[in-house]
Amino acid sequence: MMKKYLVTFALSAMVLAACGKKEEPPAPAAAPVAVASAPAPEPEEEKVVNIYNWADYIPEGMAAAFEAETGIKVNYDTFETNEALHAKLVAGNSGYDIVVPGSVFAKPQLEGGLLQPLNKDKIPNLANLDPAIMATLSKADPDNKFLVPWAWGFTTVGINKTKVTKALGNMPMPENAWDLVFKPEYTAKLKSCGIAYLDSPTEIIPVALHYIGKDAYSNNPEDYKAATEMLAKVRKDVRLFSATMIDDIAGGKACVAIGWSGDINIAAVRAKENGSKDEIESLLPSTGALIFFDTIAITKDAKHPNNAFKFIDFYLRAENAARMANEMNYPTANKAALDKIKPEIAGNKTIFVESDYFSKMIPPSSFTNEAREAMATAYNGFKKGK
Ligand code: N2P
Repeated sequence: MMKKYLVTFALSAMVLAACGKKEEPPAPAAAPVAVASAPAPEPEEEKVVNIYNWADYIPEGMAAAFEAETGIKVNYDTFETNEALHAKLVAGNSGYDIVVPGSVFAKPQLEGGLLQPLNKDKIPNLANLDPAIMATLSKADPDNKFLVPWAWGFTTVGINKTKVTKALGNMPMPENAWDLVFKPEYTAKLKSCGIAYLDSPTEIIPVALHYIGKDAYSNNPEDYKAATEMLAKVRKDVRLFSATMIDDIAGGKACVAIGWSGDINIAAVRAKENGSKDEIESLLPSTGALIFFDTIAITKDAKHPNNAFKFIDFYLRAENAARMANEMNYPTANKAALDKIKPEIAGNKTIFVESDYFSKMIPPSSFTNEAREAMATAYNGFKKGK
């Protein structure tokens, strides 16, 4: 039996109750039957579903298993940043049925009419989701009409401990891990083994704001100025602005990175597979890390919404959600999956965070379109070294 994790989310407390009840195996999807008295028949959909998700987020073979079971072909493309997905949605006719925005972007997207509400009757496995997490998500999506969590995690500092310790020499590790990427005393030493930042304004400015003691989700451009003033001091030490963090860390291009918790853990596994003895770690900064929720949504102009509902329902089966956590190193919001999580994943404090650290973490909020633009300008100026 796994431990209970009591986690506090701003004002709402949520419990990831891990003492699971036994899951019934899911019933196979019923074949559509033509019933004489049925209401208007559903328009036949081409047997295709087009999915656009973050890279390194789906266990190998999961899409193929859905195809084999349903005969619905999955076209699966990946993106690296919320900005990239957002641009596609705003342009329209993306061709995608399912997209997976972070909740910070999903809120303006659903308010802006870029997504369509879910037909919950077609997704019975929604019942597997943790009501406490769904309540938290309702801040972005009132009444949980549009969004289903794919996974959650946090933005933090990842290190190749072996290389970082060596590069720091007799300087001890800082108490606050954010110092490693934001404080000139540390970055001046770590630039020799490589510092990498995620390449996205809405990933870097919020953590920089948090580091200088401001609201990570401030919509005030004055605050972005203060953040970039701090960032400018370490700009020359940043080697990479990267969308391929896993390979950069595992392959030795970077020894310290601002990255996502699960990806850093994947890098640790990959480095070992490549024969490296270096220790790679996802850190828990003393002042807290930034939580994100990535959410499954259906585009407004989806051509295959019914196939999309089927895929979502398939993903929400306890065993599939558990595979995601077990193989991609991200916690799931699927309560029915928790008793299927491997002990080494459930017990990893950088995946299923313990309650005392969780209460220090920064929950996601969102930005206005104007704020996002100002943030992008500030970020691009910083990146160019202006
Ligand atoms: C995918 C990680 C996505 C996390 N590997 C950031 N939303």
